[in-house]
Amino acid sequence: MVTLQDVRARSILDSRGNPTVEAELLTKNGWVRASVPSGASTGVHEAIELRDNKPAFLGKGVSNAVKNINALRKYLVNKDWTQDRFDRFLITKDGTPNKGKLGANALLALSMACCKASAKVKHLPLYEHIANINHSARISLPIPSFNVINGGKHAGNQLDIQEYMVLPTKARTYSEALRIGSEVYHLLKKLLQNDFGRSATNVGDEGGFAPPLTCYTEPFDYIQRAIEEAGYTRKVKLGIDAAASEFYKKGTYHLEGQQLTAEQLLDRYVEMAKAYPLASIEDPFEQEDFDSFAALRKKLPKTQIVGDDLTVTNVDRIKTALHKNACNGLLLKINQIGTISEALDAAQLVKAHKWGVMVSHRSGETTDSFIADLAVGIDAGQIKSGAPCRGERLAKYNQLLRIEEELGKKARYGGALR
Ligand code: 2PG
Ligand code: MG
Repeated sequence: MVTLQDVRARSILDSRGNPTVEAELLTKNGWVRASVPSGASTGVHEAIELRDNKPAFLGKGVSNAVKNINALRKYLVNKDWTQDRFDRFLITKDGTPNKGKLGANALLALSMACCKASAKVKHLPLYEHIANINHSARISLPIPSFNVINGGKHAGNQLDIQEYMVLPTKARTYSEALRIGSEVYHLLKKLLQNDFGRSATNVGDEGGFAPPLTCYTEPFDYIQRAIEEAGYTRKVKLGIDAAASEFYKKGTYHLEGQQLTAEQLLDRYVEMAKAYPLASIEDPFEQEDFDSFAALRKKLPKTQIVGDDLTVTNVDRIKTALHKNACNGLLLKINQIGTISEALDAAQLVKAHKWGVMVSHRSGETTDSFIADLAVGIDAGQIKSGAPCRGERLAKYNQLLRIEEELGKKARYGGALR
């Protein structure tokens, strides 16, 4: 239980230079602060991020979301809140199915701040408080998915697949995983610069390189070479986020200038999984096509098939995916649903069905490291926070180092993919 003494909010800029919401809550132990991220390749079923659509900030202002928080102040102060009651109150006040009235960005900033406020008054680390409210049986340090090559909407190159990721599944500890990610990243940089010059290692929104590659398998070859050179072949697997809704147009998938049916695209994934140590495939098909996800699950039973735009951290969409056996992994993005309680519900539901859980950042981020503590507290087992580069990405990866240090011998590393 936490008693709030004051509430305030403001608009700040995210890592892409767009406005986003920051909220602050005052407790008897002082202020806490939380800020929300923002996606670029957003799913159509995500909760609504309220934007002003006025000339300021080219339509992307969030002054209405900030006003909505300030208007809630009178209901929130001088009351005792649990996370569950706080979030239910916000959901009721909004009253829409997609949080379109007050804005999921307004609600999430408050919900995250409430979680931090409760941890603060209890003098608990945030991950431990989250573990308590989630009734977690255990906590763990997640396997990081380092997005080292960016394409799709996050980069100015020709690659259709959005993210090529390095997963140190067989590292012994989280800190070793971070070291592996960093070394592979820098060796990859050298390889790309040797072949394409320095401009090839300009980075995309998530800190990965955006080289002028066109063939969707080429990034795997470069990453594999970097992993080999670093000497980590046996410790590392690969992952992708196809973000296929972004290259799905009028019924076909536009890959490398070709138009593919879902069946043809499925064959490409199967070939990829044969040729490379591909452990995880996110959003292989567009966001309505549960059946093609399910077909891929059958073809690649050992690969993690992750729902992101498909499932949008929404229990109803996840239930459909469960029913159709469309996934065995959930991308958990707190701003897709808008409150911490609902995100915890989503994680609990899929864990009960033995899915993997990958807690995720957004391509537009702030330096708030909330999701690092979240991943530990719910024993997610996996996190993706971009490349091991750029402050807003490292805010999460470095927070995990601190948690590992604090846990000492109790620090357990890894989840489903180990
Ligand atoms: C994704 C995310 C994060 P965005 O598709 O998984 O990597 O991108 O935040 O742009 O939706
Ligand atoms: Mg995704």
